[in-house]
Amino acid sequence: MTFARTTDPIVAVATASGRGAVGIVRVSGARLAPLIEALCGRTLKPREATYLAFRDAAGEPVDHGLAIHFPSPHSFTGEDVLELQAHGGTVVLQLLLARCLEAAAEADPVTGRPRLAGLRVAEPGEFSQRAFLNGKIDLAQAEAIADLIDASTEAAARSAGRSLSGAFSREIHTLRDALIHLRMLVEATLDFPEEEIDFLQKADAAGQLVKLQTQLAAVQQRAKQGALLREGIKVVIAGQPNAGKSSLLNALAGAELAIVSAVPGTTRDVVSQTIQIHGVPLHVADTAGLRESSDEVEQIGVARAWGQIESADAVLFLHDLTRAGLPDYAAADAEILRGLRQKLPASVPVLDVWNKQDAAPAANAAQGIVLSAKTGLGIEALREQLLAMAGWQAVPEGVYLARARHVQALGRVETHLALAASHLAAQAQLLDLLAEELRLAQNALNEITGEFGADDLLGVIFSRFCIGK
Ligand SMILES: Nc1nc2c(ncn2[C@@H]2O[C@H](COP(=O)(O)OP(=O)(O)OP(=O)(O)O)[C@@H](O)[C@H]2O)c(=O)[nH]1
Ligand SMILES: [Mg+2]
Repeated sequence: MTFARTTDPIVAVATASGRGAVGIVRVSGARLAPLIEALCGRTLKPREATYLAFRDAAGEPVDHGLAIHFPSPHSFTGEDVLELQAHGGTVVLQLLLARCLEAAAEADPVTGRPRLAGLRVAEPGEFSQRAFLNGKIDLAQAEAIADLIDASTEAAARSAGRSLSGAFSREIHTLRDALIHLRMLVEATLDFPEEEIDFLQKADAAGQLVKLQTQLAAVQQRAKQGALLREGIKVVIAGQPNAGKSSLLNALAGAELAIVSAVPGTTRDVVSQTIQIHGVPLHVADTAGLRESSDEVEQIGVARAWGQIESADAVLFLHDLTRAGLPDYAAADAEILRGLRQKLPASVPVLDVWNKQDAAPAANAAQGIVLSAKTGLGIEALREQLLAMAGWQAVPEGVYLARARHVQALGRVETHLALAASHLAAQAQLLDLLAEELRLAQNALNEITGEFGADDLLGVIFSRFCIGK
């Protein structure tokens, strides 16, 4: 979305392309009455569905359907909105869209000017952008619309719905209000240093700050879970040839996706599949077995495997229980582990997984998970472990579908609040630094909902301060 504020009237087919029982053409702009008159041949009662013919320039019906007029400001965009619900065929809807553009350009019989000057086809997301610019929804809600439409799991859809209805924004507002209150106290103390009463102590500023940090931590946790639901993590299966990596991918996905064979060095290309575990998307990649090879194609496969490993959020290091005791087996694994440690940041977990339990039931794994890709034993435990590695914790109140950008902004709020706390605990001369950290914390919060205007904050502070006095 671009944030240039344009007020041209816009029109678009609002429903998915393809065949459907119903399709919707939506127009948003100021003063749609002349256009409605031309298209519908009558005026429409606000927010009432009227069955009628949509007319072409000669007054002939293009299609019949429902027309609804949502006059400003009680519409999705906050502008006048006209919705035409026609039959859902690509051609019908394109005809109707073209008719809207044509009718907008026609001269109005009363004024002699175009009925709706400047009507154009909307850019992607432009209806939501207007809703945001006109204050109908905030930025987090606008993003939730896109996330709801894109949601690939029920859990993701449900949490996007929660964000869209403003649950996430309300929590951000609660934090913001508490922050404003604290800033008010600090600014008051700064402005009136000669005051006898120490506002900060009397109002328990330190206690308020601690409470704010606790509230923030709760919001952060729910937002992190939401970002996880939306974005998932990338899990790479790595290990020596023939360990059963492709078999494990197939077992996790429940489908024969990757070629399995007894020939070491079978997999060359990376085979990826997204699996859902309790609604969390995990993007799992099966890779070529890691070894020195003189085969040119296999070398490329191994290079690709390392490329995948470098971008992993978690690695499953697969071992073969049936070969664990063979000479050189441990050495080859140790060599791979050195490579993993070298390529991966310390924050990326590497989980040891021992495969082929069915063929070596007596063998003991030193550590990690023991399973059989063949029989399915241990796969469920692995799935649970993967979820834990992803950082998933079910939150009883439900999560909001947040984005990485929200999580990052909340992280900045946390940093500024921590600095504020250290200034508050220190000597009085650090008060302006304290005030500055609180201001920065609020800016970071405002980024989430898209509300800027730190300057009006002074107005808020001042008015509250006066009333409070
Ligand atoms: N008994 C038993 N055999 C298994 C198991 N998992 C895989 N295998 C066998 O091990 C052999 C190798 O399996 P793959 O899944 O192709 O192994 P890979 O690690 O992908 O091998 P490369 O692609 O060559 O690196 C095949 O013959 C599989 O049938 C298991 O759990 N138990
Ligand atoms: Mg393979």
